[in-house]
Amino acid sequence: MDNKYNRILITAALPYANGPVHIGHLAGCFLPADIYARFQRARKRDVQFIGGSDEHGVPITIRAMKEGITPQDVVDKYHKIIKDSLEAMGISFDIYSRTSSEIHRQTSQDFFRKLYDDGIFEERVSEQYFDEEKQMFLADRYITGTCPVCQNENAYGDQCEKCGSTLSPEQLINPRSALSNAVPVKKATTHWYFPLNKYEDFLKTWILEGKKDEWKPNVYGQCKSWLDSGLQPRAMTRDSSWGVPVPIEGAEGKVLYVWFDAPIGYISATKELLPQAWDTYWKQEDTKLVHFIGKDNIVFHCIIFPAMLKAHGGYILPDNVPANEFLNIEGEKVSTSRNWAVWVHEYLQDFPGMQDALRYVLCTNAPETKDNDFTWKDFQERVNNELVAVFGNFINRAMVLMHKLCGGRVPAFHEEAKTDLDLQMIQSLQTSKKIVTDSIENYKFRDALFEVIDIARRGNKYLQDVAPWTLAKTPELQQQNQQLIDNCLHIALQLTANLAIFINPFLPETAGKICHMLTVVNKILEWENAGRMDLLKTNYPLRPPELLFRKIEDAEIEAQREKLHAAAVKKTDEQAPPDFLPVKETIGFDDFSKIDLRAGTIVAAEKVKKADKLLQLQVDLGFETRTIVSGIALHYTPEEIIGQQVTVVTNLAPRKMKGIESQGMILMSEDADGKLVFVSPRDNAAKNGAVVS
Ligand code: B3M
Ligand code: ZN
Repeated sequence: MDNKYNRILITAALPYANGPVHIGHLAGCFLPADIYARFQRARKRDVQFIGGSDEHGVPITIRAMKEGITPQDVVDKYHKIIKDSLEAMGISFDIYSRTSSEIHRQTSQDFFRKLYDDGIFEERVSEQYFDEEKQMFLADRYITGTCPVCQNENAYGDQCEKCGSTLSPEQLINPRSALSNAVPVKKATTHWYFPLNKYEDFLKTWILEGKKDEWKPNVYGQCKSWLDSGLQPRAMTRDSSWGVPVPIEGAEGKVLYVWFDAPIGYISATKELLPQAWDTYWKQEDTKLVHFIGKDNIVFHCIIFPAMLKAHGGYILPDNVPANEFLNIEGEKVSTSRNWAVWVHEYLQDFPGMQDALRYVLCTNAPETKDNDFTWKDFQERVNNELVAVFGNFINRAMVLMHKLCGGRVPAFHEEAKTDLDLQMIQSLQTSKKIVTDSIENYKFRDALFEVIDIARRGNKYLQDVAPWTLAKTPELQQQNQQLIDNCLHIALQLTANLAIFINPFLPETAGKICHMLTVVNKILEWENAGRMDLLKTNYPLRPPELLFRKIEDAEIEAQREKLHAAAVKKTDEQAPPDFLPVKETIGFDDFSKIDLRAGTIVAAEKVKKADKLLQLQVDLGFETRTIVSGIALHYTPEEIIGQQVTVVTNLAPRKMKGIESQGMILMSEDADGKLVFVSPRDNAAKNGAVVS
C-alpha cells in the first residue's frame, strides 16, 4: 500500500435483491474483493469490507409483480438467500447490510437534501406515461405492447425479449400498462436532475490525467469514452412507490433513483457498522477506497457517484475501481431471464463443503481483462489437475513422508548437510512472496494464485529430486541418510506452513485445515510470516494428514450440465424466434436499383483455413472471375458446388475475411430445416454476367 494511506475501505457491488446470486457475481466482484480484504487483513492493515443488498429499483418491483407479493417480501426473501450464500462462500464482509434499512433511508435522504439545499439539482418537467387506473407513472418496463420488429405481443417498453430489440415505449404498438392493462396516457411530471455536465472538467482531470496508469485498461477505456462523448444531466428521482422517498416538499409519490441511493448504501452500511468512526473511513484523505464491481457498473462508480461525492463535498474518492468483465457459462452469456446461470446456493447444495474448489476455479479463470467462460469440464480439470494433483498432493506427500520417515515430528534441519536443491527451494520462496504480494496489490489475483500453485508444483519437484523414499530404501540406508531425509522433510513442512499463508486469502478454509494438521494456530497466517523457514518448531508433533480436496467425477459434471440445460430449455421454448421475420421497411425503386445483381457460376471452391464456416469461391461472372468468401461450409463441401450457378451481388464493397478479400456476395436462402440453399437461375441456364432484375 502506498505510504499515503493508513486504512482501506473495500466495497463490493450491492447485488439486487430480486434473485439469488450466481457464480458470475462471485467472479465479478465478491471473490476479488474478498481476496483483497483477507490479504490486507493478513498484512495487518486497518480494513473495512462493506457489502449489502440493493433493495430498490425496477427489477425488484417487477419481480414482486410476477410473484404476486410485495416488494418488501421480495427483498426479504432474496436478501436472506444472498447473504447466506455469500457467507457460505467465505466472503468475509465486516458488514452485509441492505438498502431498505432505516439508516440507509436517513443517510441517502440527507445526502440528497444537502445537494438540493446547495442548489445543485436542476428541476425539469417532462411528459411520461401514466396509468390513470392505478394513478401512477409507469417506468418503461411497466409498459407492454406489440413489438414493431417481431410482432411479439408482450414486448416491454424498453426491450423486446423475443427478438432482443431495444425499444422505447413510444415504439410499442397498442401500448398497455402492465399493472392494469389500461391504455397509458402522457402526463407531465417533475424530476430533479444532477448536472453531470458541470463535473466534466473535474472528472477529466481526475480520471484522464490522474488514473491513466493506475486503473485497469477496461475501466479507464470505458470512462474515457463516456467523457469523450460528453455528459448529460441525469434524473435522480423517479415516480414510484418503492424506494427512498424524495425528502422535499412537493415530491410526494417520488423516490430517489436507485443508482442515486445504491452507492450511498456503502456509506450507510459503514455507519451502521461503525457509528462513531465511519467518517474516518469516508472523509479522511489517508483512506484508500476501492470499489470492486462488474463492468456494467463502471459508469456509476467511476463517473456518477464520484461526481455526487464531489458535489456533496467532504468525501474521499475511490483510489481504484478494479472492475471485472463478464463470466459466461458454457459458451453463452449468463441470462437470469433464461435461467442460464450457475446459482451459488445450488452449487453449495450439490457440492457441500467444496466452496474452496469453486473459489479456486473462479479465481484462476477470473474475467480480469476480458470476458471468460466457465465450463463444468474446466471446473473438473482445474480441481483434479491443479488443486488435487499439485497443491493437495504436495502437502499430503510431505505429511505422509514425515510420519513415515521422521516419527510424526518436525525433523531438525542440519546445516552441515544442506544441498543446493535445498537452497534453491528456500530462495525461490522469497521470489514467490514478492510476486504474490505485488500481484494482489495490483489486483492481479489470477497471477497471484498461479504463483501460489507454482510453489506447490516446485515443492513436488523438490520431493521428486531428493526422493527421500529412495534414501530410506533399507533401514541401513535410512540411517546413513537420515540428515538428508530430515532436511528434505523439514523444508517440505516449512513450505507447507508457508502454503497455508499464501493460500489463505484465496482458499481460507483450506488454510485453516492445513493449520489444523500442522497443529499451529491461525495467527501464523499473518503475511509477514510468509517466506520464513522457521514456522514449525523442530520436534513438534503433527497430526495425521487429511485430504484437502477430493476429485470431481465425470458423472458429477455431467449432472451439472444436464441441470443447466434442463432449467434453461423451458425459457428457450417460450422465446423461440418467430417462423418468419417481418418484412422490412419499404424502399423506393431507386434504392433497389443501386444493387447490382448478376448471374455467375462457381468454378472453384476450397475451405478457408481456421474457419469452419467459410468457403473461398471463384465465381465466373462472364466478364471476370471473382474471389468470394461465403459462410456456407457447414452446408456444402467444395466439390458439391463446383458448377453451381448463383446470384451474385457484384457492387458490394470488398471485405476481408480471414485475410482473404471477398469481392462480392452470393445470395442464399434457407429450406424448411434451416439448411442454406442457393438462389440461382433455373436450370443453371442464365448467361454468366447477365443482370438479375
Ligand atoms: N445493484 C447493479 C448490479 O447488481 C446494482 C449494483 C449497485 S452497487 C452500488 O449489477
Ligand atoms: Zn420483438
